[in-house]
Amino acid sequence: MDELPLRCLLIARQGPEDREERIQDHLLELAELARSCGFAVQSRRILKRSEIASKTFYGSGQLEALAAEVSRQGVTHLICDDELRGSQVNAIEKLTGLICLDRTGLILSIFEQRAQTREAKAQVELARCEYELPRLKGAWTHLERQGGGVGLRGGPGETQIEVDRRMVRTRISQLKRELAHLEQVRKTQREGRPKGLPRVALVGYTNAGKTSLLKALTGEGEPRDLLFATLDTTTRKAWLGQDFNPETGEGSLEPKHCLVADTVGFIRKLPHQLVAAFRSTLGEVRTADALLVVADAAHPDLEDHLKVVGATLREIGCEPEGIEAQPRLLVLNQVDRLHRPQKLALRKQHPGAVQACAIEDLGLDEIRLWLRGLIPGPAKPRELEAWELPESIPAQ
Ligand SMILES: Nc1nc2c(ncn2[C@@H]2O[C@H](COP(=O)(O)OP(=O)(O)OP(=O)(O)O)[C@@H](O)[C@H]2O)c(=O)[nH]1
Ligand SMILES: [Mg+2]
Repeated sequence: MDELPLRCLLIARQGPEDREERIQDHLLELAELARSCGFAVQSRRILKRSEIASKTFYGSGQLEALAAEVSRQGVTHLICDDELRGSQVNAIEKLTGLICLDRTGLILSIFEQRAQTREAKAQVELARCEYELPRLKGAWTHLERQGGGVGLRGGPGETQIEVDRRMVRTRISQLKRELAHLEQVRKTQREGRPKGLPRVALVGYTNAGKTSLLKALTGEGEPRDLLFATLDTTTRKAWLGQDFNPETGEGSLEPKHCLVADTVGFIRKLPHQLVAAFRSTLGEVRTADALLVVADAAHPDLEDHLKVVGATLREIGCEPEGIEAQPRLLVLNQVDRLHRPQKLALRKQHPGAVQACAIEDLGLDEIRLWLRGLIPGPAKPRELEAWELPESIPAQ
């Protein structure tokens, strides 16, 4: 019999500068994250507070009232959209009797559930250690047991928390060494791939349809309606058709191909520990010959999503302009969920983009044509859009 999902309450702070609509959108996304982590969302609340309470972030009065209300409904977890300090999480747990997770902790839990390969597991564990290090409260007894317990304490006067920190730091060094080795293996694999085939990376906000597009282009991939369904990079060969005109006899009958790499999705406030830990996976994006930036065109926050993608790409070293810049094609996916006037408005807003539907084979010929243009040599110069440029970092 399946276990019943854990029930959770979602909360977010609304400061005097924050628009309520925006915080509601953030809570909706948090609900999707919670669902992707296996929680059942009981309710969502916005807590209006002009100042952050240093001890409990949201203030003890509001938290106590909420806890009393939801404990009768079987809620066991409190998930907060804001990034909290370790001491704040502890204080909230003590006050409410609920298990408290912040946004970063929730995203880390999803990544932990999804990690399959040795590399993904090591990357996620590294991010977890970096996240926990400043939050230690002397309770890492499981690590102590693993290490044998006896003789772990350093010299006289080293407190339990210092021992814990030392153990986590040692683990971080081990993981970094392991990942450096795996990155080298990945580099060798890349160098061993057939020359002359351009390598294209699918990038974009999580759940936009990257894996669906991989499937449409290459026949492989397992799309799922979950945030962060894909953690591991998968590279497959795509057939791009021929550039042959039977009427004029121009072009070549030889079919063209490229390699398409599916990658981990981005999200607003993607924990920096994860971006750093996923350096080698994201290296597939950085070293690709071109990028297909996939977006869910039917999402109400499309423009915000694009800004997050633009900012994250810059964070991992993919600049939109300059000699190192990779050719990019914006794929506005899921247009089957839009009406004609919405599609026309999008055409105006993003004239260089391809409007596509990965599950109904729409826009794919246009994408293949663009990809064929990559062979041989670099793509032509193009107009940049606002979301790609530095000043487009969204207000959080
Ligand atoms: N209606 C519609 N749904 C789509 C389309 N493309 C993808 N989807 C659905 O959107 C959901 C997410 O698709 P994925 O391809 O897994 O998205 P992703 O970008 O790989 O997501 P992550 O790996 O989780 O970051 C799935 O339920 C797909 O069936 C589309 O063009 N139209
Ligand atoms: Mg995917």
